[in-house]
Amino acid sequence: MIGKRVVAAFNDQINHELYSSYLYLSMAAYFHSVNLDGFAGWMRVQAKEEDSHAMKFFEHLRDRGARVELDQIDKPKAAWKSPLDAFRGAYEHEKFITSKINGLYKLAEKESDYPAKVFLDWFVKEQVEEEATASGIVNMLERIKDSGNGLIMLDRELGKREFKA
Ligand code: OFO
Repeated sequence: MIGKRVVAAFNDQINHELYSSYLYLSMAAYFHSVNLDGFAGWMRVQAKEEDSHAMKFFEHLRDRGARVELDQIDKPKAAWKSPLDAFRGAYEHEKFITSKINGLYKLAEKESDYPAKVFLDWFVKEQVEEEATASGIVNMLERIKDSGNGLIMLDRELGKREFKA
């Protein structure tokens, strides 16, 4: 039996994941507006991944007979000063999501909700990857600085990313 507090916290997490998707889609739109279509493609894949994260929580609640209740999604930021500024934003956002996942894990432990803990294990690992990827791109962009060539090369590289369900 899933407790009320876990249900409410998982419903909140659906909102955080959908907001993440919306934020990265907004970053994709920004990258298209500055003709960095590879960066935009990377962000579009990221937006789809976040959507699939929201659906994992949705399915978990459904599988356990709990009610999914969707809330309003906040308006994301629409403009950034540079690609570096956008990726720094993405990295900060992932750290925030990690804190949310850790909070859910603590709650599941407190409530002795073992199915929730096992479910959250995937997200704990995923956040290590998410932070490492975002911080890796921040590092590359810091090294590239104002080099147009460097940016074009990275744009090409990031544009190769594909969505894997
Ligand atoms: Fe970017 O992470 Fe979802 O959970």
